[in-house]
Amino acid sequence: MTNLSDIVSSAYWRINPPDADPLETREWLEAFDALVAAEGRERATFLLRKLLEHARARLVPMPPVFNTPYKNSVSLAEQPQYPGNLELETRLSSIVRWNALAMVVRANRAHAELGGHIASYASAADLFEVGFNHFFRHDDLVYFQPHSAPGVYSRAYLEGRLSEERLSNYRRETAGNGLSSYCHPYLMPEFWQFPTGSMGLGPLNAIYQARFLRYLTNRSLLKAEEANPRKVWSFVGDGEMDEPESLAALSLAAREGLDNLVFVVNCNLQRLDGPVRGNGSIVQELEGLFAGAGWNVIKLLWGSDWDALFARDEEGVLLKRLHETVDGEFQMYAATDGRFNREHFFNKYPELQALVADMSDEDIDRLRRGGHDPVKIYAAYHAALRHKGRPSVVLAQTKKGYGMGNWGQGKMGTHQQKKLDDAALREFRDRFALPISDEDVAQLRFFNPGPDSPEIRYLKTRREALGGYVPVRRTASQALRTPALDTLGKFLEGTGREQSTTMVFVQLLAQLLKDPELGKRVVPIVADEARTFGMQTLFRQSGIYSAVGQLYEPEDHDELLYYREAKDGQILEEGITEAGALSSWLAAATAYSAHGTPMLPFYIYYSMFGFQRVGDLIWAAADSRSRGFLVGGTAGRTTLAGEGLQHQDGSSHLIASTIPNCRAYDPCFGYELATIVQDGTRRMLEAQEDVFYYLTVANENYAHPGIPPDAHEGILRGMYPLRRTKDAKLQLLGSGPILREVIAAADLLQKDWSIAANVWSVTSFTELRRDGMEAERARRLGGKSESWVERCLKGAAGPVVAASDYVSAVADLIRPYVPGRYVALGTDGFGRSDTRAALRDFFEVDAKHIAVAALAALDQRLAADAVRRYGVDTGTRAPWQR
Ligand SMILES: Cc1ncc(C[n+]2csc(CCOP(=O)(O)OP(=O)(O)O)c2C)c(N)n1
Ligand SMILES: [Mg+2]
Repeated sequence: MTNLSDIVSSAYWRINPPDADPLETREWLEAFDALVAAEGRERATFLLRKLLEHARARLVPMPPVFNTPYKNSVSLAEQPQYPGNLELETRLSSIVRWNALAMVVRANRAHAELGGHIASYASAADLFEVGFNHFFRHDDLVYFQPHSAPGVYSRAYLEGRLSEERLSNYRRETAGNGLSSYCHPYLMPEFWQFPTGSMGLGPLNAIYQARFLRYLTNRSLLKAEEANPRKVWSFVGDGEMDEPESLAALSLAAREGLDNLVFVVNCNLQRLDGPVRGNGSIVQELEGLFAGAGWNVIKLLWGSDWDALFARDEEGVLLKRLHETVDGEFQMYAATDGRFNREHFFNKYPELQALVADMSDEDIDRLRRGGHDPVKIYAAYHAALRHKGRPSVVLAQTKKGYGMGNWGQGKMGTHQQKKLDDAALREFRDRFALPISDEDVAQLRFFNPGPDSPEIRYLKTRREALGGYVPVRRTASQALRTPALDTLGKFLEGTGREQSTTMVFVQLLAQLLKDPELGKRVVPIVADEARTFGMQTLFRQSGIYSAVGQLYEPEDHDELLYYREAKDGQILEEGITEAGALSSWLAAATAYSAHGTPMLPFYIYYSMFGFQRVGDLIWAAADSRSRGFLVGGTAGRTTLAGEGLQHQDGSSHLIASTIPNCRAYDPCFGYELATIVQDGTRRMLEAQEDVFYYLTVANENYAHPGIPPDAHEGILRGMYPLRRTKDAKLQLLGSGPILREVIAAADLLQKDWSIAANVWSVTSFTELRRDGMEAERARRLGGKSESWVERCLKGAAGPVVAASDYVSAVADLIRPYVPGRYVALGTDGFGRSDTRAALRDFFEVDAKHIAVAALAALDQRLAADAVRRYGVDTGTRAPWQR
């Protein structure tokens, strides 16, 4: 039977087969060394390439080239001098570690339900501290690992930016003086810049952030910084790298040559439940992935005290031993002491046993992994920043729960460890040589050496040298003047020409792009659907952004509206990645904060592939206080017609309603759309409100009337009257394209039943709902208030029937505020392909079904007549059961 270590060793030897003729090998290597010495590295690389080509031609199989040995990429010879005061920095990092730990343990002693994490920051502390002391410039954009937030708070406390009171209120936010669990710009708008709590989104967003920084520079909206460009840093967990989003844009980052981007993957080899790759090596796997995608990979695996061991390991036995050790074993070595490590790791081979013969068990215990040695960390970051032309990733090996001793380091359950007894806390204090009394340890008192201590003076000097603190979030930027509504006159006048709201939207966008002040700030974004929405007209006008311009003559170059790519192109054509396009939108929608440069992004996409597909990214955008427009195209379950089940959207408005700062509208007519876009632009860019807009536009062509007098307020608040007569017997409400079915139903009622109905256009059930909730709450608390729905329908005769192209729950949102009988119709069930007419019949939202519903609400007997008259099939099951 083969055991695990045989499998692993054989895998190792497949990559590194035994040397059949060491003498010959040495001769080749010496010749190569001589070449490098005489003619330089570039020439050596050239010859290697030639050799590989030659081997390929001779049909000699290639060795795997994306993996390097399990040791540091930066050799001792290349290592720069450490520029800081290591003694002070060590003391500082120990203090930060203590306060972070005390904060979490204290919160949980008082209220066990609060939760929190210690082990993640314990592994990341040195990676962060070297960044804070030497690398993170004030204007850099740093995405922090969310579960390490306690460490960032703890540092801000020493910096004097967070009070002791706030630290004491960790995870107690409702009173307004607490600290968020993770990085939440919404809840701590002056502190956190990027929400990373939902893992995988941080690394993805960071890539598009770095790309958007380039976009702004290439379009001359930001100054180019040749000498010392701003950097985007993304700290990611090794377990987090399993999220598809973490990997989704690696190739984009390399393709765009984003050398303003540095990933640091904290390879503590563990995630929440257990090892990330117990039976393999996460570092080697990630190295292959990143290198294959075209990144510069820097392995930061071993601390300085390993240098001597590697130097003495002439036969490569140490390296062999490291390669045959799977991560599950490395975790075990992290959780055990020097003696165990000697017995099980080093004593396996006599050569290794000899290598550490002069080291005590304590010495072995103190051997540090690379991510815990500031000198090695500095060398890795330094190499990353100097690398030109490609993004860099630092794969930093650490121990999860570093310094947490028997109750944490390398332990299987360490991720959730947050309750430590006094003995464990004293052990921690001793381990990090903290000058804290037993009494203070028992009380979990925060430790601050005071503003005049060498530690705090050093820390402040370092931050001053780097331009200021990190993280800091800017909440406002310059206010921009937005075009007045009358400049959109042609959209308000109406047109007899039949067109879709999508077409109206594209015309509106084209006009905004030409606006003298705003035009350059508009960012049209598509995920390979510009033609779907008839936006190819913008290709020529605005150009498609490409960092390298256009290196080919486009196939359609002789056409007027050819596919034009340009370095200063304005459109972000992302290709088929809704997650990527949404990340670009997020970067643009927060540029007012990240860069002090307000932008106006419009991301238009198949509405089904928005809230449903990338809903969590939209949630993160909301947390980020985004300002911009999301435009769900070809929207509505029956309006999209032929595309069928996975394309027809009947739910996005329901999901949109759950996001507090999202203003969602489902307009039917061009003037509604123009009114909403104009006011939205004003609110976001001029009044600087932290809201964003979701608009659905559809592809059904029809004529658009002019704006009725006095409709402006109602359009924005969510409903307004379209038709009103004194003798109306009931009220019909419709939204989006289904409004036209509602109008047709009113005509049927008049023609066939002599019943007059008022017709209301509902632009936003979700805004009406919010307004209703507010009024209801005010009344509940003793005030006086009337909702917009109540105000509109006060004194209106008869029952109210509403219909939309979304599930009936959307229209149902306003039920509590509708006086009298209310019937909500919608498109519940699975979408399917057919004509619009057939689909609206199927989902029972066409004119005749709306008329039947209205009659049934008035008088059931009338409805029975109508069912017969209109040939409604009563035998089939409901659409949501089919
Ligand atoms: C999308 C998502 N899924 C799950 C979680 C819950 N979660 C938080 S931390 C964690 C483990 C993190 O492991 P790793 O990325 O290796 O980071 P480490 O704490 O080890 O540094 C999990 C599963 C989350 N925050 N986000
Ligand atoms: Mg991990």
